[in-house]
Amino acid sequence: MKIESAKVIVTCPGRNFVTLKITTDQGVYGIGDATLNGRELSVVSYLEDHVIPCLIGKDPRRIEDIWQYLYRGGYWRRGPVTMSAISAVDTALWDIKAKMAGMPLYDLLGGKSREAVMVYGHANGIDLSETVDEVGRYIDMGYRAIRAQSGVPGIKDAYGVGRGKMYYEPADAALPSETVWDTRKYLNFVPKLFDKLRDTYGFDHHLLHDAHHRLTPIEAGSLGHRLEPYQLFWLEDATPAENQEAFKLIRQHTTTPLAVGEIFNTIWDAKDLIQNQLIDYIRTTVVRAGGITHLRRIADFAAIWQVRTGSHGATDLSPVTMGAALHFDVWVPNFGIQEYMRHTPETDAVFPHDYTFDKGFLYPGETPGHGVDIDEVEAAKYPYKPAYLPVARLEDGSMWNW
Ligand code: KDG
Ligand code: MG
Repeated sequence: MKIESAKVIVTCPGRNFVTLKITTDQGVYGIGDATLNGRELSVVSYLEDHVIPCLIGKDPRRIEDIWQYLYRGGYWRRGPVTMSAISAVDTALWDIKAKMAGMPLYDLLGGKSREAVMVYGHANGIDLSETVDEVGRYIDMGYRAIRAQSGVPGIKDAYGVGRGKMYYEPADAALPSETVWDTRKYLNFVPKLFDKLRDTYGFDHHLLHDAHHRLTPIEAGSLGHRLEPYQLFWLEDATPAENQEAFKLIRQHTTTPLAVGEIFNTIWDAKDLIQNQLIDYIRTTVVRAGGITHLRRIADFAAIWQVRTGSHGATDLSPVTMGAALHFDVWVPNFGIQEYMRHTPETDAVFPHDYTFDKGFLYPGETPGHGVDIDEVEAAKYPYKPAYLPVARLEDGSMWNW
């Protein structure tokens, strides 16, 4: 059996997605997500110019060998462009293998460890009262876990405040828009938000919050401590994690559970955080951290240290990643939670899929493979449009972490 062809499909049904489709000489095909928000075309080139020529003629059943070939064989290891490309190949090959076996992907991984995947949705508002109402709306929709992000008095474009009601979509302009950040105003506000949320809705639902890399370790420790009465499910990306040791300081000051890892590419980004038990949830995803093959390795390592999974699932991860993630989630023994930001109807039409939402849980379907396809005729209706993530500056003009 051989890989006969592979092609990259770029489409923009409201936002950009990059998809790899690998076809075998027996007519079976698989697809993988390669979307890297704001840097999409770099992965297109990496795949078209440097990966696809090496794939043609290879045996698609040898997933591990192909993974090692692309990772070790590339010499230049790791990084988001390389690893998003490897992820797309890996996801497409697992899709092919599961289709050939006539099994949903989770069966190939070892079968279901649970019946359903608990997801968290995004409640966003321009101010405290709108955010409180939004959380109520998510409770009414059946969610058991809700992330709350709010506009902060005095900060015009706080992270997480959406343009519309459907979801928070961060890539907002053809060149990066500039936002102004003020940590003091944010730190004064966030405990008030969670105080109001618990006061209004009680303690039956899981609440989450994303600090989006904005704080220093000592600020993060202080915020975590002040949020303890509100029993968050997690505080996410409290401080940038290039320096994994920085989390020691946060841990010394708070028992609020910590989550990190949506921008991580390999186990090496998370190794110290996990083995020193500095985090509670690892947020690596199928598309960013080397596909099913590598994500499984990270999860198994994390299990030793009682760290659970909480994969990234924003709208810039295509339904292909969401479908593959759900098969992974329903299998992985140390599952924690899955992020779920709903896609638009246009996106869902480009990527027909069989996963379903019910009462706060997502369910992968039973179709052989990962259960997500691409409609190339629909995809062709939406040509690529440049779109960047915003950048953040402090009030004095210094660059900050967006
Ligand atoms: O592309 C960047 C987004 O995926 C990210 O900003 C969303 O932080 C995010 C989250 O937790 O979903
Ligand atoms: Mg995040």
